[in-house]
Amino acid sequence: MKCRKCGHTAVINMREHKLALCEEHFLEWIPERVQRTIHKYQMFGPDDKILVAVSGGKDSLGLWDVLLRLGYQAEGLYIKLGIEEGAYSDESLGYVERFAAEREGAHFQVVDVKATYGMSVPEIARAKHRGRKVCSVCGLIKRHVMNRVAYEGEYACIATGHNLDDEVAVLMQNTLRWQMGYLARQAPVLPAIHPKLARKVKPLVHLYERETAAYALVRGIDYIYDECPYAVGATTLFYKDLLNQLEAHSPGSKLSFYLSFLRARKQGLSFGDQGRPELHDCTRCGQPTTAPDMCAFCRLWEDVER
Ligand code: Q46
Ligand code: ZN
Ligand code: ZN
Repeated sequence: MKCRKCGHTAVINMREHKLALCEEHFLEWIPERVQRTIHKYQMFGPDDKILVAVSGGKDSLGLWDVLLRLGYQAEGLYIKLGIEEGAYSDESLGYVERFAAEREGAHFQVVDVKATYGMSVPEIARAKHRGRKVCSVCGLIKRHVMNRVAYEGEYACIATGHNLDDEVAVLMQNTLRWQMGYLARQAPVLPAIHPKLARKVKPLVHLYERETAAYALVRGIDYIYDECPYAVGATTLFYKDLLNQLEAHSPGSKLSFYLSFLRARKQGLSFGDQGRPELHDCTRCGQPTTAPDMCAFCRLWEDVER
């Protein structure tokens, strides 16, 4: 297989784009594609300070690498969840540290959940009376920490490494159940509905997981290969498998499913009036919440501490 641009040996054949590229041209193509996505959805500009949520995985480190290569002011945030199974948290932090040490200007901060708040994410899940699942505790904590850090550090937005496969798997899940509220909120950009709630952007939404993995490999980015131990058996992985079968049968179908969803919404497809929630300041931490007194994050801690 030959590179379409120069005729040298291709390192990747992207059937979804009918495009094969050599190493050099693939490493040029990825940032160009990400830049087009940033521009298309007006995610941020060169003067904006961006907080990149990094986990040590290929997508978030790949995103950070691309943003730095494109000249953006992209700083990392690693949230140490305290997952001890397979030394997951220590290992993934190690990948982030090595990544940053190898690159000039790659600054990042770590928020250690246990050191900051008193318990790790799995510990909170275990202590919680109502036996909440680790992932739901984790999501709640991550959202709170990201909003806090973005607000205190005056970042224009939080960028996450969600790729096309992630988004399409969620889209399919939500479509099968016609989850109107979730469908209404699924977008490459989530605007800030309050100054203390960060704007969220996903610059990799047009990239297939296969492409982000190839990028990390060709760029020599060392990343944690294993999934978080709590992700094992997640329904999203099941949908990803299904969608891979569809993609193998008809290349490009994931991208067209996602883009036609966004287009349909732009053309008027509506999920009902989701309304604008009334927000109040949490009486404990001050972050905006729809609840009359404490936010879900603080209620969780009150429950655990009781
Ligand atoms: S990190 Fe956290 Fe995920 Fe691990 S505990 Fe679940 S939510 S699976 S993105
Ligand atoms: Zn080439
Ligand atoms: Zn609160």
